[in-house]
Amino acid sequence: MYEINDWQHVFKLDPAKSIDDDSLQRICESGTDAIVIGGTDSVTMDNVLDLMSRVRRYTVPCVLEISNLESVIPGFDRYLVPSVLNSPNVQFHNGLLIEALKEYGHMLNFDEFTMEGYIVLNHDSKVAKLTAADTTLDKEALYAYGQMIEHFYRFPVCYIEYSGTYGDVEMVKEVKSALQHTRLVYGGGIESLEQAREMFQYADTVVVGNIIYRDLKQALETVKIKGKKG
Ligand code: 1GP
Repeated sequence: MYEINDWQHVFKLDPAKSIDDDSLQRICESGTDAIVIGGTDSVTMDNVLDLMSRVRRYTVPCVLEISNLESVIPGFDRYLVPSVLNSPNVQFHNGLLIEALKEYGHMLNFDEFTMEGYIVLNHDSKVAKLTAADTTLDKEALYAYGQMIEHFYRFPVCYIEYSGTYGDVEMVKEVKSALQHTRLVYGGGIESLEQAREMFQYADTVVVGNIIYRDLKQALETVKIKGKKG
């Protein structure tokens, strides 16, 4: 199966938001590399199960980005485990993980899980508020985070999260310069193919979320970044 190291473009669907069947079909058949199901609040077992079963009508890989324990259900192709490293609260580094392991550690297939070293940079986003992330990082700090994620934690993914706002491409470029093996994922505020292309210059994977619910046509356009990077 297509694996995370091949993903150039993914759509992120929020299980707390509604999407009609026709729009979902167009997203799933758009040629995107994967559908990520994830959100910050109101993520429940019911809405995750409902969305997963609807996405499962299509062949596109479907992965869950874990936001709380209650909504983790079997049946996904992969599970992404975010660790918000610029949060001062250790709960958001590994708290959820410890709880998960205490409860389910005996029955997990660890190969199905991918750790994501998250750096949250939009001060106004829900995730920044929830985690109290330090969104004031300068380029030097960002570079150091990149080194930490790749060389010390050895996470396979570094996720630059600007959720809700379009980020600073210079910051994304800076993190990229610290990474050789770790995959750089960018998400936040992408509303056009041009923006997706700009971030894709440095990011290995571009995540498109909110615009799906506001302007489906523009969202679908962003898939065109896929192909040979030049
Ligand atoms: C959110 O990074 C993703 O976790 C995508 O962000 O919803 O702003 O596109 P947007």
